[in-house]
Amino acid sequence: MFSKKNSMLLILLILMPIFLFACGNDNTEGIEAKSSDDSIGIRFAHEESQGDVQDLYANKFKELIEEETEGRITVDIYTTGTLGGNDDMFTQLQTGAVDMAITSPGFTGSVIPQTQIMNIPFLFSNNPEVNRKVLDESEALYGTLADKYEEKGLEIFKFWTEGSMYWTGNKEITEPADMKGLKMRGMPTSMIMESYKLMGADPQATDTGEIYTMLQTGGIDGQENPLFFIYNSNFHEVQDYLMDSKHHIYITATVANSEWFSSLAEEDQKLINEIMQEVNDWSFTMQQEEEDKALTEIKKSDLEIIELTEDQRESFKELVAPIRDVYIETGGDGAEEILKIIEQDIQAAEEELK
Ligand code: 6CS
Repeated sequence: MFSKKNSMLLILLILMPIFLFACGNDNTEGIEAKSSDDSIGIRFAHEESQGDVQDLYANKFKELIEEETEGRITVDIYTTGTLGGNDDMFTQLQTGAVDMAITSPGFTGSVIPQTQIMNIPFLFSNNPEVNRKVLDESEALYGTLADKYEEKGLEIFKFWTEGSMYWTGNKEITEPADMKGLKMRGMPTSMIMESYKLMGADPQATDTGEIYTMLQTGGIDGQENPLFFIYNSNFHEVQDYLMDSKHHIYITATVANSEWFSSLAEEDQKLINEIMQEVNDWSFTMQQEEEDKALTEIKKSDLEIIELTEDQRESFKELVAPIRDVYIETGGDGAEEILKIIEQDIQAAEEELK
């Protein structure tokens, strides 16, 4: 049928586009490698609304990188809901429809079970400086846990905190008996649901956008969140009590699609990492200021503020202690190691900063 010459021509025609594609894509699969002169538009998504802590963080990054590169690199920010739900945002980050995002372990736990470490109550310190140091430096986070993100196609920049978690309720919650059967809303991940079961509550994984209405209509009795989020979401309008429970801190992570990130010129990768560190350092103070502002405003509302005593906190801590083993069993490979190292790092930082 085909002459030898025609067959060779056919093979060449089939192989040519593959060869050209491979040359043009250097070390990445589907994204063209960029040079440090190229203009870059970063699509940056997060899980909160305009003016919330994640939004301030994303805007600071935008401001600094656009200024530093005189507009060669620009950032478009997508707030929650603009790209669908939080699960959709995570999928878009993995598929490369979004380049960078702030994504919390409260939403990523089912895809990267090891991140559930961030959802263990009473694990972190009451000293914000200790938490800052551990979140900024721990080898458990930037070694083993970062590898787990990498396996899912994600590059981790920083883990950081949005502040202490508080409970709100339609009744006081100061001792375990108060928590019994209470419909407590937490972010939709197994470690949080299990923790509230251990505390005796009836945990609810209500969508973020429905918390206000559910609190108003009695579909849920209480919820946990940092102060800025409680105030900005107007939960003080539909709850009677605010418990300074300090049972946890809200932790989140700034990440990028790995393929996109490695397609950037090395200088740009370095620049993004440096600016991200600067934003992260700034976020620690910004987050505390947002917490103080929210507290000042909440004090003007009808919400009654109750500070739990050390003994009261201890009684919840004892109840929820078995969650450590749940994490080791369900947190996937490396979970036990991550937990061990992070506990050691917290202890070491407590010693150093006391
Ligand atoms: O509770 C939640 O669902 C939300 N809380 C915070 C502080 N950020 C994002 C998340 O959607």
